[in-house]
Amino acid sequence: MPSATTEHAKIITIERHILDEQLSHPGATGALTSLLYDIALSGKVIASKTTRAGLVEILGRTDEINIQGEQVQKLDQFADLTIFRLNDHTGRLAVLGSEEHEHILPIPDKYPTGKYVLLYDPLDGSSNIDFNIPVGTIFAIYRRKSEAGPGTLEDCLQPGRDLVAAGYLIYGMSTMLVYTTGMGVHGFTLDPTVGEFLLSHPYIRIPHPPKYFSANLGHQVYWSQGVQRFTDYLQGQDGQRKGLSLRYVGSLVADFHRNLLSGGIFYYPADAQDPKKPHGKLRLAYEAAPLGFIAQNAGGYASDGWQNILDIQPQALHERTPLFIGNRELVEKAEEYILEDGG
Ligand code: AFP
Repeated sequence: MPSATTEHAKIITIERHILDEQLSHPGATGALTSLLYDIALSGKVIASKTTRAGLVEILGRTDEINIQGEQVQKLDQFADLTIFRLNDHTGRLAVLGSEEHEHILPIPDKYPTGKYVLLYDPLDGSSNIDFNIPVGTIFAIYRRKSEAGPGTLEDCLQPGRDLVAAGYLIYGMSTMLVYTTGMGVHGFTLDPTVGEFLLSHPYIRIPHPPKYFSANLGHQVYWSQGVQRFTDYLQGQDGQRKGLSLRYVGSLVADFHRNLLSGGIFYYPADAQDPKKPHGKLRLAYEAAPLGFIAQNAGGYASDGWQNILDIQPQALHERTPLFIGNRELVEKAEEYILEDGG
């Protein structure tokens, strides 16, 4: 019989964890379980390439520009294709959407469609690849709204509140997968020796008090009065409290992940000077909503400065939004300053 000690030391693979969660939903068909498992598999395949990113055959850019006007790098394309190919034929998805593609990605005619929708940012923070700085994959899973047949754009344009599951992979010192289906946020670390994600961070809650704030202060002069005053507040410039420490990687997944585990706030506000960024830089459907869902399930909060990110109904696949995300009290403080200053 296992002792209390062996019970404690139990190793939980991601497969087992997802299956255990499925058991608490008696009506579940197993489609979501398999979909999450396929995403974990995509993560392993992508990680196998990111760890070789310094090698000649991978580094170097292509000449293509994606629809965000950014230079596409080879690793982005690899990650994008890997996720699509591992999920296009399974009969679990009605449609996909990728941050790398302007339009929705239909399931090829030869394969069956299913009841879920997968939106993903295949390699977020890709301008950091050349410098060996962590990058990540973000994913969002919704139930389709259309009845049957090929999935539609409307299936992809759902508010974050309707998410069934969301998560991210971070390719850093180790590869981690963090996900939630609304029953706690759980983190798994890839053991490269056995090729399995093992539960390392069960039931993550954003700690209090927060330690860090993360924002690109290089853009500060272009922020609204409210956001600038909020930044002064975080730095403790009113003399009322010690300021938080600044940490900014420039890979959203890495900045979010650190603040999720240590407490803090990440923000990317609207930029008044850059006509390309009147609503900030980050994408609602591919970045803000899934991370907002994770933050909320870890006791935190995400806002566009005015309202809960999860309440925003996207109007377009690549819609951008200002984002404030992390400890609830800090995000609410940002909202307070923004409201007071009217922007
Ligand atoms: P890249 O994918 O082009 O590196 O952009 C990353 C990103 O979308 C997000 O991951 C970062 O938080 C944010 O942009 C960084 O933007 P700045 O370079 O303007 O700080």
